[in-house]
Order: sequence, then structure tokens, then C-alpha cells
Amino acid sequence: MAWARLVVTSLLLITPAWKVLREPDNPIYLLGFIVTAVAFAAAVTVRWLLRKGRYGTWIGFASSALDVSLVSLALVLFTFIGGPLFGVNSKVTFEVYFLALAATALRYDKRICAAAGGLAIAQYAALVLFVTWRYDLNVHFAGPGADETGRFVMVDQVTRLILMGSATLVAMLLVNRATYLQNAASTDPLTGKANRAHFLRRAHSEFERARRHRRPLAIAIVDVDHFKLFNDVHGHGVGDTVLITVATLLGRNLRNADMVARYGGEEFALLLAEATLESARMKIDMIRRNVEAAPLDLPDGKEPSRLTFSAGVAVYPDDGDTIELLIATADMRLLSAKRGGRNRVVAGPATGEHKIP
Ligand code: GH3
Ligand code: MG
Ligand code: MG
Repeated sequence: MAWARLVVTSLLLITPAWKVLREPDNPIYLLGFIVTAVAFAAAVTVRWLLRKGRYGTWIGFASSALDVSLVSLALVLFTFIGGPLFGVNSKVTFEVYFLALAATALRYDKRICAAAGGLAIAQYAALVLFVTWRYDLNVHFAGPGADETGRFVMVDQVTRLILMGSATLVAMLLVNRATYLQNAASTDPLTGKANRAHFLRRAHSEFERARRHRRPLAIAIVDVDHFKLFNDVHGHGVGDTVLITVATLLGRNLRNADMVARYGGEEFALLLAEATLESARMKIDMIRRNVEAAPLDLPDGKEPSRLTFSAGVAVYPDDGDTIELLIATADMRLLSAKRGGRNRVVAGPATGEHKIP
């Protein structure tokens, strides 16, 4: 997004720069150039802030508000320097509002679209009202530059405001659609938990954070014991219900910063931020006991089988310094839990475990 802003603002600089070079004495052209140069400088600043790791929702709100306000500022300056019709009948600058409003959709946040749209509409409506109150538009219509700026038509101005409202609505709908697709692409449809791809993306970013702040990070791979039996004895429908039950119990016992994901068939992956090997082992063992004790009412009325899981845990930095290494170590410990008799959590170096290079 910061890159796109940089590219767009530098493209927007081309015509004002060309006009200033051709007619250096025209104050309107000079103003257009200065405002676009400010937008370009803002784009450079935003990119610099992001590179320094200063992200946050505020930067989205602030930079979108700045975008639309710069367009309004240009129109206000045109009004005062060129005359009112230069402000409210601008042929090119006004259209930049739509570019700014369309760009808000790239933030994937409807509130930013609505805020930027509302601000743009309020600012432009205020300019139109000011111009109608302050100037005699019939005189200005006949004044200098009249052939360039046309005449003031209130219906056109109202239409412009309606178009700005519509652009805001379209940006919000785009965000809605993108959010829906983003969720669909990162969620497991059966359990409603994150899928493997989403887990890995999040694991990598949490890992970077853990490395930056020198904090521990634990990963666990959980595998339902003898799950195939549920399918074979009770049918796949019951197998699915069991998976949903395990996913719910795993998720219920985690903190907000933690994450549970369906890693594959009957395997789940957990990401425990700030957890040491021992605290992660204790937490997962507590969940294991909860799952073991959870009443399992099978819809077919048959005697419920025992539901248990085995898990392997690995932690940064002790067990490796990449996500791939941590997952491989947790997987190896899961295997050791299965070999040791299932229904257990292996968190330390397993018997026969050799460190993965
Ligand atoms: P172990 O204790 O060694 O882990 O044995 P297990 O039976 O749990 O492991 P195994 O790998 O033999 O069987 C896993 C089964 O999970 C096989 C597969 O058909 C089933 N499975 C995978 N995904 C789904 C799913 O979405 N729904 C259902 N019902 N079954 C699934
Ligand atoms: Mg398995
Ligand atoms: Mg299994």
C-alpha cells in the first residue's frame, strides 16, 4: 500500500510539474504542483514510518484523511487565488478525490473507507456552501478564465457529492467482499478454525516478533488418538463431530494472542505466544485432561469411545530458530508420544530424538 501511494503520487506530479515548467508565472499551476509535492512527501513519510515498524490502524486513518484533505486544500487554494469557479468546477483535481477514496479499499477496513468518504463529502460540501455564500457567481461566471471553468450549476455540485457518497459505498462493499474471501481462504470450513496456510503465515509473523523482542514462542502439534476408529465404527459424520469437539476444546483454553489451527486431517497446530517449554507443556496437558474428561454424546446412540489426543511441543529459542525447525521438532515429539502409548504430551527431547540440523 505504501508503495502504491508512492507510485501514484509520483505519477500525479507529472502534469503539475510540466505545467509549471511551461507557465512558471501561473499561480494556479504552481499551487497544484506544491500540493502534489506535499502529497508525495507524505507518501515518503508514511513509507518511512512503516519501515521503522510504526504500523497501526491510526496510520491508515491518518494517511487517508490526509489524502482527501490535500485535494480539498488544493480546491480551497484555487478558490482564493484563481476565483470560486476554479475551486468548485475544477476538472482534474476534483477527480483525485475518487482516487483517494478507491485507495481506502486497499486498507481492508470499512471504518477507514467510511471516515475518508465522510470527510471528503463534508469538506467539499463546506467549500460549495462557502463559495455560494461568499461570491456572486454570476459575476465570476463572466470573469477571467470563464472559458476554462464554465458556470456554477448547483445540481452538478449535488451530483458530485452523491458520486462521492457512491464511491465510498463501493469501496466499503469491496472491503466486505475482500474480507469474506480472505476469511474463506484462511479458515477450515469444518471446524471454523484457521487452516494450515493461515497458521503458517501467523506463525512466521509471531516468530519475527518473538525474535525481535527476545521472547519465547511455543508450537504444538496435536493428533487425535485412534481417530480412524470413530470413522470406521460410527461413520464419517461422527468423525466430523469429534473433530469439531476437539477444535472447540483446544480453542476454549487459549489466550487471545494464541492460535489454534487445523493443520491437516485430525491434526491441529497450536501457537502459544510468550510460552516456555514448561508452561506450554502444562497448558496442553491441561487441555488433554479436559478433552479426556469431556462427555462425548454420539448421535448414533452407540457407546462413546474414549476421545484422547497426543501432542508434541517445541519452543523458540531452545528447539530451533526457524518455524520449520520448530514444527519438525514438535512433530518428532508427537511421534514419540504415540510410540509411548498415546494420550500424552511430549515437550522435552524425546528418547532417541536427535537434534535436527
Ligand atoms: P493414531 O492414533 O496413530 O493417530 O491413529 P489415527 O487413527 O488417528 O490415525 P490415522 O492417520 O490412521 O487416521 C486418520 C484418519 O482421519 C484417516 C482419515 O480418513 C481421517 N480424516 C481425515 N480428515 C477427516 C475429516 O475431515 N473428517 C473425517 N471424518 N475424517 C477425516
Ligand atoms: Mg494423524
Ligand atoms: Mg491420529
